[in-house]
Amino acid sequence: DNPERSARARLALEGLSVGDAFGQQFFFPWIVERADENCLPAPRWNYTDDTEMAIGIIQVLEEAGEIDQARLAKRFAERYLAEPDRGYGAGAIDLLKRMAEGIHWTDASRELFSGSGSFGNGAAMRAAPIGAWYAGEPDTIIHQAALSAEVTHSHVEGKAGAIAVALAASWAHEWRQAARKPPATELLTSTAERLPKSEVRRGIEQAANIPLKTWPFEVASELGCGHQITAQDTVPFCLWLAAGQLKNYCTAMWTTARIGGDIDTNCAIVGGIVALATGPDGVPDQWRAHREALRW
Ligand code: R7I
Ligand code: MG
Ligand code: MG
Repeated sequence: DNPERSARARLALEGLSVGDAFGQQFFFPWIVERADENCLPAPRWNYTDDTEMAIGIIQVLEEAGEIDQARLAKRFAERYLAEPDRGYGAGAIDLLKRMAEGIHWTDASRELFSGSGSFGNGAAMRAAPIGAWYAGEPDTIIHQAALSAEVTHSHVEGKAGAIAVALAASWAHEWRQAARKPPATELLTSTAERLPKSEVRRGIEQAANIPLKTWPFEVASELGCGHQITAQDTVPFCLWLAAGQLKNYCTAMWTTARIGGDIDTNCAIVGGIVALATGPDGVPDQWRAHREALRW
């Protein structure tokens, strides 16, 4: 059944990459202030590292049928070398350069940030396709998402962020399939209860107690919205936003962009999840056409 897995993962990638590229158009705060739903940013929307690494993940899943960490490290390193200017995080650049020089990924990843490993949001930003690939298999998702994170983000928070986004993506796919829809807050509660003890988990538990109709700016100031570009500061808010916007991809993207913070990544995370909830028709052709073509 790999063709079906692959189609789901590529739908997640479409939502993720269009979101990443759309979000990146609001890189400067004065553009965010002027964000207007009647005025789509002019093409072409270039995608960033979030999409680069998500493509690497899908390549490995399609080649190996699972997250083979050595292959993933190789893909990440070669994709970085081919296009180093996609806006990678500082730790990630350091790591990918070292991996490209032949240092084993296990050492390079663990040695980041004086030996703590990274808790950047970079493992979470690329994780939706994993949840889509293994949709409905939470134990496998937890395992495979952790493997995918470890290659670059060996800190427990970095891994928890990836697991959370992958679980939320799977939940969104199942929500779409369900004849009787479970309440949207279940995205948060069912994800949190499966996570390792972490700040990410605590943040999602906190998010589950915030009504989905709350003004998003208020929620962002409570949970963080990625200004630190860490998993803890990014994932709880993105999952809360996704839960509240399962039916409309465009509204989800505009709402996410207007908040500010790590906009490309927030839109990538929310977009990957919401596309699985709406199905392929949720991501408009015009938005897809505005995003630059994906380089595989
Ligand atoms: O996580 P990562 O790949 O960055 C992803 C972000 C996204 O917004 C992308 O769109 C791109 O813009 O970058 O890169 P890392 O450098 O591993 O982590 C991101 C940042 O988190 C780091 O540069 C640090 O500021 C912070 N950080 C840490 N700080 C202290 N101690 C991550 N881990 C640590 C840590 O252990
Ligand atoms: Mg980016
Ligand atoms: Mg970013």
